[in-house]
Amino acid sequence: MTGFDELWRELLPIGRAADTGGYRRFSWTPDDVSGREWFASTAASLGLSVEVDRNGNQWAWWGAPGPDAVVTGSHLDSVPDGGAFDGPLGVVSSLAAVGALRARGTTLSRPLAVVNFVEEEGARFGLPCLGSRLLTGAVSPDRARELRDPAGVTWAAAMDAAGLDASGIGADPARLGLIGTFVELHVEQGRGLVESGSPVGVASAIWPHGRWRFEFAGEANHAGTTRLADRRDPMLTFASTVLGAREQAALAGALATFGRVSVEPNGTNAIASLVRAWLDSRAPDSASLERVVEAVTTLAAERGDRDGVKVTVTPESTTPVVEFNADLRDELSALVGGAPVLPTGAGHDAGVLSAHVPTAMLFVRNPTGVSHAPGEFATPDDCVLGVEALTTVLEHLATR
Ligand code: HGY
Ligand code: MN
Ligand code: MN
Ligand code: MN
Repeated sequence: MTGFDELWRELLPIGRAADTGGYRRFSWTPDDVSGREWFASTAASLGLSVEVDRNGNQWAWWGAPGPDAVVTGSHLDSVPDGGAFDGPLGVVSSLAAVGALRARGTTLSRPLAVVNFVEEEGARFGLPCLGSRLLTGAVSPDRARELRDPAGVTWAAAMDAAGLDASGIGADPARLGLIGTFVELHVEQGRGLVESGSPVGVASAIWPHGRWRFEFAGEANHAGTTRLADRRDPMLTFASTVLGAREQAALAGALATFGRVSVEPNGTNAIASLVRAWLDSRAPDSASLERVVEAVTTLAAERGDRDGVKVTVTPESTTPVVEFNADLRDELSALVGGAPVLPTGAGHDAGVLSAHVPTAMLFVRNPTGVSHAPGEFATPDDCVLGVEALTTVLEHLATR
């Protein structure tokens, strides 16, 4: 029986950058394809039948795909220089839990599947949870076909290049209808479990989350001959907006982060003509999230007027608060020794599915609390306790 440690050691090197130790496992790139091949071969070795749905999500079935299935899993893609655990811990733990159930001869009363959702981070194409949102219809195929990576490669072209047929992407109600319950195990992205002293927790909610594309258009000019008063420097407006976003988030008890920044022409002795950046904001409720983004948009425009810089803001995606199914939440908490129940600000495929099927999340303690960075961690003992908790939950749900 392939335990967690062996599976973890197999997956760990795939997509890890030698220089930073972070991960660059972006959808449809060779590292992602290697991760998908590992998933398929491991699932097959566990006796599961593996298929890929019209959106590229991988499904490994114990028993024929059928109604009221218990589905578990997560994602294998990462953010740029992300940690080892965000996503993979859920996938590996799911396969290890299935391996444990099969080793003890468990007989299921309904199908059980492990899923690997594509493009959960949105790190290559910008839209998070793309695989689960296409499955549920939360994102249309037309919207997905518009997406391009920083090199201009479209979602469909990248999917085709990875050997998959992108012609049929879109909602898959028949497949969604098979799911009776979805459970995602995930490394905690924070220190809540450290503070409560528990190795495993159960998610109560996911904060509302939004992403907006900001564009600051100024005027390129000579860094050594253009007087300050004559400049239309987008870097100035951008910098002021970043500082203002931090202030607005603090006022609203929310979070705001600018990333994915590009500067043109990005010379050493030329004033930039254009700055593009993405704002990621999260808040305890949608009203606060709206307040932050409206305030940041306003201050960016006002500062742009002062600097002679045109500011354009384009909404990319927003997700409302996710309150996980309270009965399932409490059932799992009791099943796992009264595990603490806690919210998260991190988005997950479980958040997308929770609008359609009873969904729960298990968190595994992260001593550093760090995530989306190489410092992300969970101890081997806690990982095994997470697998044991997931095994208990899956056995309960799939045999009752
Ligand atoms: O961005 C998020 O919150 C998630 O980790 N994808
Ligand atoms: Mn993540
Ligand atoms: Mn994740
Ligand atoms: Mn996720």
